[in-house]
Amino acid sequence: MSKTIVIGASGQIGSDLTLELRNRFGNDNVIASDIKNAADDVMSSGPFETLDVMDESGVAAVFKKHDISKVYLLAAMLSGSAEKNPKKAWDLNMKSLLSILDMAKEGLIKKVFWPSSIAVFGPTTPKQNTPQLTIMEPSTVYGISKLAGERWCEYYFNKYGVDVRGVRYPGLISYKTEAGGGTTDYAVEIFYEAIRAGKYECFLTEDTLLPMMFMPDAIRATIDLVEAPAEKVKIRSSYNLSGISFDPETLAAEIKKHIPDFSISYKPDFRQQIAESWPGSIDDSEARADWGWKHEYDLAKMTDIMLKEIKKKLS
Ligand code: AKB
Repeated sequence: MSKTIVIGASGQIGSDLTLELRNRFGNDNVIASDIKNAADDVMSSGPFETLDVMDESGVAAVFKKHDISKVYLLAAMLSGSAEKNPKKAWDLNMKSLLSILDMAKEGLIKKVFWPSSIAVFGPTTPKQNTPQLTIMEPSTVYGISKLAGERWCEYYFNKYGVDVRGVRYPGLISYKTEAGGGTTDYAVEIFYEAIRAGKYECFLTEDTLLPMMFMPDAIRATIDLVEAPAEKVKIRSSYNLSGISFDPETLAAEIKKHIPDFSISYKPDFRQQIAESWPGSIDDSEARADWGWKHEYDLAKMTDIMLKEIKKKLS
């Protein structure tokens, strides 16, 4: 069986993705890697390599050691952190992608998954039901790096036949590993604070509508796309992907159904401007038509599971 590596296995997506890949393909066939240790269940369920994605020869050595064929490259700096450190974010987000694409071009690995984001869109993009092909003028360094990355992916596919696939993730919501450095992170923090303190101060305004998705849907989309027959993958830059769209006020109202005393207040910070430059909802009809994508979780179902699981975790 061909081996897979998840680079960035300690992160929000990486931890859930590693466990699901191990579940499907066998623990020993999925190598987790990150610059820092991952969650206990990731560390204990299969092989782990400490790896700095910027260390090209170190990465190549790990690929050779484990005879890796599929790479999920998740190491990245997200929108909020990237605005504080633009050059570092550009370096990390771009150099890591280009070095992995080169290794695929040289035949060291066979398949690459690289995540893009709704951050590729900008203030001039149509806000509702944003199409796959549209105006893209991102105003954040994170968005600029994701848009450039998309172009590189398509280029490597067209020019060198590299089998690279990607999706434009919306804000992702999960209970296993907390998000870090993103603009959509409020939608995870709010659950922890609702349980811990019964209240939450949100860094976005109440009516900031953003596209979001529950992690199990995002993981299924990711693996389905990577496992889809090549002829079904018609877009090699990155697919639009949509789950649920809501604003902080709507999410707070849903949480209140479970915790009636929960209260929310609003103190927008620099991330408000980032959020306002992004779409409110996404048209993902290409993903649905090409490889059969369909989301499962709505706001009510997700909220119920988030509260139950975080309560268990904190108790
Ligand atoms: C962020 O908020 O930066 C990320 C994203 C939408 O890509 N969650």
